[in-house]
Amino acid sequence: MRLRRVLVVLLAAVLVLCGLCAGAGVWVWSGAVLSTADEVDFVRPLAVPPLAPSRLDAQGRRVFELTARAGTHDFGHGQTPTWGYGGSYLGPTLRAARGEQVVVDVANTLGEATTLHWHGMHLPAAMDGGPYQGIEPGTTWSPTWRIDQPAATLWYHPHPHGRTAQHVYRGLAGMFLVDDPATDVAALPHEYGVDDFPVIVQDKKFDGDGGLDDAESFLSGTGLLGDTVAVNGTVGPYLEVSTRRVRLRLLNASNARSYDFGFTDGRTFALVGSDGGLLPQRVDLARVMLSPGERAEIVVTVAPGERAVLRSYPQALGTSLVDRFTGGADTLDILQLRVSGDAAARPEVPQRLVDVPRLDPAGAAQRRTFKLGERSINGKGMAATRVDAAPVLGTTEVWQVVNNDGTPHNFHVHDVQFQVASVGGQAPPPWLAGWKDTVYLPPNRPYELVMRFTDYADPNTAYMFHCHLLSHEDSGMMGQFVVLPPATTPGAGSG
Ligand SMILES: [Cu+2]
Repeated sequence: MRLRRVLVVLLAAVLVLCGLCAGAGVWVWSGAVLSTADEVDFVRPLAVPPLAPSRLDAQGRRVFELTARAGTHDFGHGQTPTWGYGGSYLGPTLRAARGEQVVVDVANTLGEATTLHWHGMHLPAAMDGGPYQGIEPGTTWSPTWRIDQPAATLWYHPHPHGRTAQHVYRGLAGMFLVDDPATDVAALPHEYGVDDFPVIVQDKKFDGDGGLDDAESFLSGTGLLGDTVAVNGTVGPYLEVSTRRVRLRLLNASNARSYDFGFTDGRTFALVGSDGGLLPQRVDLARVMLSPGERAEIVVTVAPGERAVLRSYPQALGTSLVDRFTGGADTLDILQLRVSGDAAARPEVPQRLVDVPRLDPAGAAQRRTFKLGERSINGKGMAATRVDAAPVLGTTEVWQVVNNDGTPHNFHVHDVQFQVASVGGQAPPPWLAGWKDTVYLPPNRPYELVMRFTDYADPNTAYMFHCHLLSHEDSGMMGQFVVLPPATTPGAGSG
């Protein structure tokens, strides 16, 4: 009898435990999906980063000044401690034309070392602002280079190894627009702050004191996923639009979250540019997906007097069931466009935009394979003492990259803009027909990237390639390459 009573009590305890576990499971499962659809009050005017002032020095170089500093910023949670360039959050938009020699005096008034990387820029490795160009507190770093690439929406952000996620999350980022008379298309809206706007999208989380919460999602390994979207630092933003066509330069400057942007009424827009410049032709889409670091230039047609809402929709990150733990199942309201009743006409976006010369994979001097997984590339974590690839100046290479993990990753290469030659063995979709420097990698689908190494050889200074989910990069999912001068025997690196 006594044994039986003990068994009954044990059984009851097991049942209660199972119930608790199931409840917790349901709670975790359903709590993993976030939706702010129709819940964002668009009551704050969108901040538009000012164009950075510049001067020409005695040598005719265009000189900018950026000062990294601490401050506080209003995200609707009181005064949140943040970092910024010049101001307290983000930085001004730098703008320069192809052919110009630029100098940027980057002063660091923070309490720790930082760096400043020019994401998407073709420039010498010593000017790249990667982990080796540290800027100690109280010092100024003054990289200089000649702008020589097509018109594009680039950006800048710190790259100190192991600290990139923190520095970007606190607010260190800004846009760098390149103009190029040969590739600017006059028919596209191009008046900054009038019909042409930067849209820097970031997700944030706040602790009980209104500070930025940097705790990472413990379920997915994706990294930091916030529940609040800030655009150019503005939470709940609306943009007054005074023209019937508007160009939005979308930049995903989030640490880990990918977005699938579209309008709530399902309208299509013209995708006109990707990371490294304009596309050969406009691509009419209802959605455009950006993983961290990627950019898209879109032209949206709007009607006088209307309001249109840009939203991020659930997306197929390719990680199947766990998409819900990677932010892939989330719906987030991003930005409201408020169009004035007397909005001015703007020309139709032309079908053909610019010539994008195709790089021929068959002409590659070298093929390399990079497998991403387990916070490493080809099984190796980032090591300052190891060079993973050494392309020769003036040659073309094909890099086959593949995500061998169950979690989302992407792939960013410094110095060059590449072209996607194939996706899973197939021709790439039209929205990947232009220049890219960062590409999303759904699990187990190989991407072939073609790139050409020109202008800058430096066997002693490395460029980086890495996953741009910032905590992955910080924890070692990064490698380095040097560009060798011609007549050097290739062979270094992992091939
Ligand atoms: Cu990654």
